[in-house]
Amino acid sequence: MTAGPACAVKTTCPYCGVGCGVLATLEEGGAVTIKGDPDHPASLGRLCSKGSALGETVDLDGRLLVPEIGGRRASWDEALDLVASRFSQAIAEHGPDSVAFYVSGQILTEDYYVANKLMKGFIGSANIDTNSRLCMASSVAGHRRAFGSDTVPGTYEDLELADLVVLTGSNLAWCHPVLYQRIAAAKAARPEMKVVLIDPRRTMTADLADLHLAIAPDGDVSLFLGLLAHLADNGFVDEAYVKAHTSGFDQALEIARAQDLTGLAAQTGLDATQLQQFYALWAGSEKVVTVYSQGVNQSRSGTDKVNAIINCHLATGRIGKPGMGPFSVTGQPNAMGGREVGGLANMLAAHMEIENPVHRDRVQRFWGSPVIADNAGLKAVDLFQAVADGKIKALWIMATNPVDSMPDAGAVEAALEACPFVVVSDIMAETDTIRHAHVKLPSLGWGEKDGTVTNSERRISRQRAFLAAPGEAKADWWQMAEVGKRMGYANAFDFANAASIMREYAAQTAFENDGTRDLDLGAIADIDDAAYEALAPFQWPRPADDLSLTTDKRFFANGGFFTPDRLARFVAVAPSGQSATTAHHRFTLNTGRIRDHWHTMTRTAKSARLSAHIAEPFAEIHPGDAKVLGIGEADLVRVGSERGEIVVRALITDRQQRGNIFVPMHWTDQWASGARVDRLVAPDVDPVSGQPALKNTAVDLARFEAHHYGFVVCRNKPVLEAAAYWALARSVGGWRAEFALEEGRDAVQSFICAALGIDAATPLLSFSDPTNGVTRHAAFDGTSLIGAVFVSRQPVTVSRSWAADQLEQDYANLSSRWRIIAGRPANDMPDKGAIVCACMNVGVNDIIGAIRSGCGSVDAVSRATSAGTNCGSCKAEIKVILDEHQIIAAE
Ligand SMILES: Nc1nc2c(c(=O)[nH]1)N[C@H]1C(S)=C(S)[C@@H](COP(=O)(O)OP(=O)(O)OC[C@H]3O[C@@H](n4cnc5c(=O)[nH]c(N)nc54)[C@H](O)[C@@H]3O)O[C@H]1N2
Ligand SMILES: Nc1nc2c(c(=O)[nH]1)N[C@H]1C(S)=C(S)[C@@H](COP(=O)(O)OP(=O)(O)OC[C@H]3O[C@@H](n4cnc5c(=O)[nH]c(N)nc54)[C@H](O)[C@@H]3O)O[C@H]1N2
Ligand code: SF4
Ligand SMILES: [Mo]
Repeated sequence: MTAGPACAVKTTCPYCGVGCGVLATLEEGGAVTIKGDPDHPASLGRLCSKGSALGETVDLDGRLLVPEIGGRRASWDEALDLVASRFSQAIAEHGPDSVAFYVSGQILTEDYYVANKLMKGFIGSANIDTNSRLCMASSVAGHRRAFGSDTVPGTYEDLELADLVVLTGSNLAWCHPVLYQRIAAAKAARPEMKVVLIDPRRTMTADLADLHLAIAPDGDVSLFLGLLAHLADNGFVDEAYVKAHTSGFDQALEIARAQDLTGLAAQTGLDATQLQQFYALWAGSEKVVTVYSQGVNQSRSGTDKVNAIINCHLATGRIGKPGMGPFSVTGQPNAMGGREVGGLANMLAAHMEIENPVHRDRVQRFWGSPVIADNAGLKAVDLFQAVADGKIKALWIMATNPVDSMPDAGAVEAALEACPFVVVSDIMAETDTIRHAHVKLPSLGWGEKDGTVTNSERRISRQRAFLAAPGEAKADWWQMAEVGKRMGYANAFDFANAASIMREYAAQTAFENDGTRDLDLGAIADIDDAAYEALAPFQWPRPADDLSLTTDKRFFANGGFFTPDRLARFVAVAPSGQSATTAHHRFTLNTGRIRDHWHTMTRTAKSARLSAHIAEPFAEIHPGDAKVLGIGEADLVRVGSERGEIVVRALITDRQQRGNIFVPMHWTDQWASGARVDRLVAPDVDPVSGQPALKNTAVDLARFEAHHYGFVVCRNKPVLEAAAYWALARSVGGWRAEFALEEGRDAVQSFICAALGIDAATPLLSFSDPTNGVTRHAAFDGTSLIGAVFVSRQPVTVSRSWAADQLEQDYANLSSRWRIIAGRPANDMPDKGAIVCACMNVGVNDIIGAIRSGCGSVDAVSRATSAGTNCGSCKAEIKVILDEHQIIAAE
């Protein structure tokens, strides 16, 4: 596509499972403009900071653009022939279970459909698993145990209609920002609406909460068992619903009642008043939605947590009605689509079950396939163990980065290294995973690929291409289909386009369905290419006879579950021991996300704006623990488990509880010297779902003894490998990095040029103060800065946001250059401090200034500084700064 008259294309954000509508315009000159789509029902025109910055992440810098075999360029034919023959050979010699696919909730439904069809129907193994195992598996298992199907009963509108929204194990403000904003707007309009947050940390989401329960790690099962007993003891059970539509209530209640108050307090870490407050609020609010995410799913007791929550909703009949229900919010843009087509190793296709012979027969007849997998395949952790054990001879990884995101990531890396044949399909040329691939296949990325995704509320939306395919990159479905053809299944994989895959998949969902399965897309089974192109977002189910496009669909208000007797099941879950800590590893490591980065940062790290909010890996530590361990503000710390050690910055905060630390999952070996947190995490899984317990690992913590600390801003990518610690980020006009050195002064000198990306002959403007080990150097080129480096024996105090802005400043005036060396702005140039609002580039000092000059509300601060006026993702932080400065002023 060439840049013609600018015309907005309606598409969907490729990040989180909210699934916001995006209007993307390719401008003349090649820039991409991004706006929220006011017509999209999930987002109604809103976008968060990541969605708003999409235009900054679609450049071709670092992209994988041609297929490679063994590090050399290859043609597609050669690469696909090789993949097909190596897979066929392994199957011939060692059977179908000697090969595997590991795919992702970030591929489109059409891609996923083809991958699942190839593995389960034609190769005849169920060894296809996905990063959704790390993400949604406990929710899927909990839904299936209770409902007989993986059904999300409610809709986003329920979050606005509820009188009480409970958020457990969910940092909605940062991870599903547009849903958070929808709840915030509803609460502003109806202040009587209540929000409860259940999270060991006081996250930014607490800003919206009337009550924050700082639960002990994995205390959730006990908490919700206590709630079930409270509901029963106080007459809140909907006897009619329980009798007509459920089974197993008495056993579930018996086990819930067996837990005494002392046990409850010990397991949850909450006192009787807090528990009473929460239980009374939940019991007394007919319209209650319980939202849950990774604090629930990623746990040794993840599936039990899900069922403990669902039990309370079933007991009160608060499900599937406006403003009520359990609500699992999905992480990835197409976590739901993958579950629908059967992308998990223990599912079949179109919500049919692998262990059910009738379903297997039906799927095989529909596909006309030579075989059908008849046993669940290997789940992610077991799959990589099988790779390590040499049982998997050929592995294809698509759109996921397991060397960073799997638990025991060091072992995963070693397994890939040992695997005879690894194929990786990615959009980027350099990732921690693709470096172990024998064959690298370049995929189309967001804006280039075409297909559909399903969001958390079962809404299917189109992702549409508005950019030309770069280099030789090809769609993920095409790659899978071509290999299928080359393995001998030409007819079954002869898809002309994404629309033809959707037609086949929709027909499969309707095939011999007759209302027996929740998932039915019969209405679009005959959709033509033009109608597929124009397809507007809609929610499933949508059977062939259902033409209503707009009604919100909910499940189970009147029962009709998908179990054989159509009754929901109460699951009699028991509290389980939770602490993983030991005498040597006394801290609980919790992991998760930050506001402006996405997972392994292959896309968000391209944006200087998104990198400005938090530019370095960190560990949140309680001030009490920091004091005992002699860890000071901005020190570096070592976090170690039985499996390895990482070094990150200390962030001392009373938002953390004692004995716990939190480290983000995002930093990879591409962006930091040693911050891959999953190297520390044990591969322990939930016994029902196989989902790893990524939020509760025993670790120890100690101060990292650095001889020198440093900070650098520079035009060229700095060379930092010699530093004991480094963390790199993009900044406007170049790069910024933190580093620390363990050696003495000589090492500092020899390090400077590499860090600045210059040769030794380049003249430097320098300052040094030997008494405290401070040295600062700057190099200029004509009228602009090439780079500046600040080194000190103590953590460097220079203003990062100010320094990072200097690469774009004019330095024609020689005397102004000393300002760089002084490490601070001139008096007439305010230092805005750490960036809070990434969209409008507003720092904490700007916000404090506005508060001091009388702004007494978030809105007033926004008006004065423009912070929060674009996407609004930083409003929770503005509120926190406002509260901390406690200056009450009339607006
Ligand atoms: N900015 C951003 N947004 C994202 C993503 C991203 O990478 N960046 N990724 C997307 C994806 S794939 C996902 S899965 C979602 C995840 O979205 P969330 O689940 O909201 O995010 P996390 O930070 O993984 O974890 C949520 C919270 O669980 C808490 N927690 C830890 N242990 C427990 C516990 O035992 N009980 C309770 N109740 N809480 C606990 C943690 O302290 C953390 O604050 O985010 C999606 N959105
Ligand atoms: N400790 C800890 N670990 C975790 C978690 C946690 O909370 N704590 N969360 C877990 C969860 S919930 C998740 S979802 C995972 C996420 O972890 P990953 O899936 O490993 O992370 P991503 O960075 O999203 O990886 C996506 C990869 O696909 C590439 N890509 C992007 N678009 C395309 C495309 O269109 N096609 C192809 N072929 N490739 C593409 C990207 O460049 C990138 O390499 O991490 C899990 N790991
Ligand atoms: S909330 Fe943000 S990341 Fe999630 S879909 Fe919307 S714009 Fe994308
Ligand atoms: Mo996820």
